[in-house]
Amino acid sequence: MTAFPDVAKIKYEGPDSKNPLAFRHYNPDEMVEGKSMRDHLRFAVCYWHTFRGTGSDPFGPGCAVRPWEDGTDSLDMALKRVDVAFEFMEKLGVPYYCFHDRDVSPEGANLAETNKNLDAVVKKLAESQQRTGIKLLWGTANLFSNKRFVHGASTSCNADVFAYSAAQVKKALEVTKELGGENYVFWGGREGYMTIWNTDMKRELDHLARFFHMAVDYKKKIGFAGTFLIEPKPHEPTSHQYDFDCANSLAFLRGYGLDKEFKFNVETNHATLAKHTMGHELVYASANGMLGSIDANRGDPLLGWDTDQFPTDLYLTAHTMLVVLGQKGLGSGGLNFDAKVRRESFEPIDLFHAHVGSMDAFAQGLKIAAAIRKDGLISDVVKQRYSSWDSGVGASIEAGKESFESLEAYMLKKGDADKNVSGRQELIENVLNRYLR
Ligand code: XUL
Ligand code: CO
Repeated sequence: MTAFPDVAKIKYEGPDSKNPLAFRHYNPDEMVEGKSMRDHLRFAVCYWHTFRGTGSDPFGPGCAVRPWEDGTDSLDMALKRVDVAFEFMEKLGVPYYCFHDRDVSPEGANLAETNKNLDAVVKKLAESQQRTGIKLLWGTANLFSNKRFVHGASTSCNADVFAYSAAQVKKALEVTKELGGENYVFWGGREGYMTIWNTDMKRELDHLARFFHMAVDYKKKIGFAGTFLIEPKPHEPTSHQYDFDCANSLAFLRGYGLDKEFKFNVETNHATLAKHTMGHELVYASANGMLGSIDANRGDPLLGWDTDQFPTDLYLTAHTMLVVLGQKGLGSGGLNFDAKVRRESFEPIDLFHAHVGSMDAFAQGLKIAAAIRKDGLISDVVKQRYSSWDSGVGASIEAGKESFESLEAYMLKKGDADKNVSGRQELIENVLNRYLR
């Protein structure tokens, strides 16, 4: 059985190709800065949007045409769906995928049955990985869909829900390890609150930290070598999510002695929901040694919610890859398309158009970023802008040799600060356009 009979393996045909089911820029073996595109980009398909997305929204049920689905959430269907997923990923030529436990296998009547279902699907996932060479970028647990998580998981007011969540994450960690997962992600789900009037925030934050400490202890106990990643998001589903953005999450991790155990999985549409650009979040995380992986997508500037669209904007992909190149790669992380096709794009072929276009946009972004780095025009402007720090009083301040008193003496003698120089924003923006050919 084939789910995508009309699609052959997607090939690289070069920038002049007009074939919509070919790559114009993603050429996996092409070397950029001494590394293959495949290894720079480390693309992953996400199981939840691509294989479980139905196109439902708050105004209507799913309308996606998925001929392989039998309309049930049975274990049998879950097993058949694994074949569809691996056919799709093999044809696309992605090296990785990501999943939540509940994307791949259905919940049973109780925890034991749920775990048994998961084991059955994991067995098939392991065989499929073995057969195709496709690997698991990260696993995670869905601690937000089931009604037991109505008040959150580790921040729930119900201690039993904390216990259930611990058991569920324990299992998810075990299967992620079993499948050779290179990271494990914690996205907050419903860890946050809807009204401050019914919320004991201090207690909830303490519980969240205790949960993370337990996860770290168990990771070490079972010898899971992957990276733990926190995925910040400011709002949705709760009005105030605790892992608000990278700065807030780093402060939380430091406050509870957890910062050495985690990095961040930074998501574009989460950055913009926090009124940041993706560039801000990436640079903030990277500057603090915390950029671990990327959930690649984009929002809609006219809509205030998490639209999770496929990214095609070259300014976005080029800047993202500039940050990634700047820190010499994402390590065990990768670029996961946490993105869904629009409800209006309901045919199976739209899944291919979406991924092919975004993979190409990142491959082109990678080439643009490498070109920007190569001729150094933009970095020269930045370097020049900060040149007052390279010698004289600037270098002395950076070296920790100055104080308020010494700087007062310096400025009393000098009378006033040296003149400022222009920021050259328009020049930089014009230079940038030269690369986006
Ligand atoms: C939700 C979101 C999640 C995480 C994994 O906004 O991005 O799908 O990536 O739980
Ligand atoms: Co995400």
